[in-house]
Amino acid sequence: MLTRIDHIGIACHDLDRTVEFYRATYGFEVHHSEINEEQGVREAMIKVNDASDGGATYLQLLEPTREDSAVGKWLAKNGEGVHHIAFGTADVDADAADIREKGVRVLYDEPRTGSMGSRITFLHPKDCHGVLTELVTAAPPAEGGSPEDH
Ligand code: CMX
Ligand code: CO
Repeated sequence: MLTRIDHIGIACHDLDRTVEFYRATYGFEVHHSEINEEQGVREAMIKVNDASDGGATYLQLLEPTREDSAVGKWLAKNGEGVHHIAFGTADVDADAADIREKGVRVLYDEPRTGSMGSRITFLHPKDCHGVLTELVTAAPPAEGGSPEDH
């Protein structure tokens, strides 16, 4: 079951300048940053709020690490802006299987690794009224720690 908006993915040319915009304009700080080579992105997660299912809602700022990546291609065509939305679920495998049965293309056979050790998959935007849609299951909390401690 999809229980929250996990994040909104925003494509940008310059991650540091975009992070600074969110800090200076809204007071948001970076919660986590990483490079995901498989996805071809350098990213910063900005936490907006905690959610009732124990997760949280973020903005995911994305700078491409190579021109032929999903974000690199999208930026070249569209310029900066909202690239995708991501719904949070406790069971990405089950939700992806249910959605695939409804005839929506799920892009990966098995979920891949996303931000902060999460498991992610994507639904094709052409099957979702033009919206690239991600499904996310957060990594389990570290032993003895909160979900943030990883
Ligand atoms: N939102 C809406 N439509 C999109 C889109 C997006 N983000 N990206 C591509 N499209 C549309 C294009 O406009 C194009 O439409 P037209 O045929 O009408 O022109 C069509 O989809 C095909 O686009 P393309 O530029 O030829 O790109 P590809 O088919 O090679 O790739 C997609 C599209 C969705 C399969 C690819 O972007 C993908 O695999 N995305 C999932 C992975 C990803 O986005 N990773 C980065 C984020 C990582 C993270 O969130 O952690
Ligand atoms: Co994302």
